[in-house]
Amino acid sequence: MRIGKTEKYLYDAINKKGFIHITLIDPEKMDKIEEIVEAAESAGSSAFMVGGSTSHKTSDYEEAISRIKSNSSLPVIIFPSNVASIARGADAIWFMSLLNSMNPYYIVGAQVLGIKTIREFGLEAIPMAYLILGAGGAAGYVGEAKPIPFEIPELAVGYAMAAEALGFRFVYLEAGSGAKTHVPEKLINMVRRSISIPIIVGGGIRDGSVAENIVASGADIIVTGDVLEETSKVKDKLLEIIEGGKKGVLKRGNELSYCCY
Ligand code: 1GP
Repeated sequence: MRIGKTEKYLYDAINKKGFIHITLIDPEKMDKIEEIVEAAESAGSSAFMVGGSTSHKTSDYEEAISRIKSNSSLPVIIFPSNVASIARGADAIWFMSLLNSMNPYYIVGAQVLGIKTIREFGLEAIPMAYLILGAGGAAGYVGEAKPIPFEIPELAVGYAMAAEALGFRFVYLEAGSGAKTHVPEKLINMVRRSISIPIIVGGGIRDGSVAENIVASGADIIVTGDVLEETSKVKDKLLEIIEGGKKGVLKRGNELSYCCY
């Protein structure tokens, strides 16, 4: 198996810290980008993701990547909403499949159209299964998902187990950006006990105690975007969320170790 530099960095960081935080930048919302990037770097965020469900201008992605790169040495991973998200200058791209989309375009179609450009741009493709849950938000709408109800965690477990068996190396449990309700702890924990690849959780994480509970339930990576746009104290908010995650690790221990490179 060929594991690239960014993916190896993610495994090493998770193994060392027990969990990592990734800062999400939406290319449609770049007003505070320098402030967010500086705060993320100094508060201990481990990487950046660039993407947004309604962001479909390649030039916006390129601008966001370049502004992050000018202010930080952390890896930048594209979080694509479609083929227009494939942009030069990032370290990697989540090569993701929206497994619970009802449209095969979002499961494998866009990936077929995009892979040659990804290779040409030298982007590291990291295979990730993307699952949309709860209200689903813009990602659910744009991706034509049939969101997994929070009340039926067995469905999420089934998808996650299938994703691991199909060879995906990360599973993302997505409640949708700005979601009123984040992915429930019980569901995360059921998925955690069913698979042994890293679990990413995002959507509606707004404070330290939520981050703590989500990490304690078994998340390896937590992603926040919306709250950093909203708050006037970006660094304080990031410190709070990352401290929360650290407490979550203490509650659950650091049982899994990711490998294979
Ligand atoms: C969205 O999971 C991410 O795709 C992050 O969600 O913007 O609500 O933090 P928020």
